[in-house]
Amino acid sequence: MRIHGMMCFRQTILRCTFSLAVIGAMCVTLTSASNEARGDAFFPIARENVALKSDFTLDFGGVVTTGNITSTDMVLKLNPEQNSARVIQYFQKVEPLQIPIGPGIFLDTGDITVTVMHSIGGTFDGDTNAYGTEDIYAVYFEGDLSALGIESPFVLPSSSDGSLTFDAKPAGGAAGSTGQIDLEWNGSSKLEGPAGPIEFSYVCRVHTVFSITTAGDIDGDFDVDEDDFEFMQACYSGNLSYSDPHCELADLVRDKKINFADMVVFFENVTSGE
Ligand SMILES: [Ca+2]
Ligand SMILES: [Ca+2]
Repeated sequence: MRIHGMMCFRQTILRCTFSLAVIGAMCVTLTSASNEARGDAFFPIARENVALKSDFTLDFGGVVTTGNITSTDMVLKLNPEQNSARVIQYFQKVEPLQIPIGPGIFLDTGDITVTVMHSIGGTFDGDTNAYGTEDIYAVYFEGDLSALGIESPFVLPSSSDGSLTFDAKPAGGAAGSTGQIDLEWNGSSKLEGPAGPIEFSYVCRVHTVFSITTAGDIDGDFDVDEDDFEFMQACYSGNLSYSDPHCELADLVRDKKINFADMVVFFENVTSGE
């Protein structure tokens, strides 16, 4: 499958190279426009910082339960020109929590998966590299929590606050930047327990390391190759707007569609070799 994928990838490069020769002038126009568009926003691709402890805590009016976060994969869209921030992608694994349902009685959640269903967005300060967003999180429990009326996904509206620390130059969103993002999101909600509503608050403290790579490096591993191309293909929408919010990563010229113009930028950035 991989060999077949690579052959298709190379054939597509050849076709695109030919197309580029035919429509060279058009490509130049598209490229300069795309570079301007990308200059406004940057996309840190973040993963769990294993050197620091990240955790998810539920507080039932003083009865506190905490689970370790074992992995985080997150992509942000930060725009210092517009002072805007948004979560593009969020996928997190948390170890089981014990939810108190009576004196000394706990319900095991099983393994927990957290994603962002919808990021309403918020602000980014390009001077301090701090951001804040409002997001709707979806929480999936492996365990049976029907005794609490919980079905997966359980929806948690939350406020996030985070900050970026750049390792070194180049900073400020330039390709090649790396650093850390430390964030916290929190909120409050209630469950329908056997003896009535159970109010609780939640806090998720997350430490990640991030990289900012070139346009087309969708998975953030510092190359632009067939893995990234598969994502571009899956998001291809022609003249229609894409519906999956994750596809914003493939929208390299930022026009809400994934089409030829994005492929042109992609193939300009393809990394040679494996
Ligand atoms: Ca890549
Ligand atoms: Ca596009």
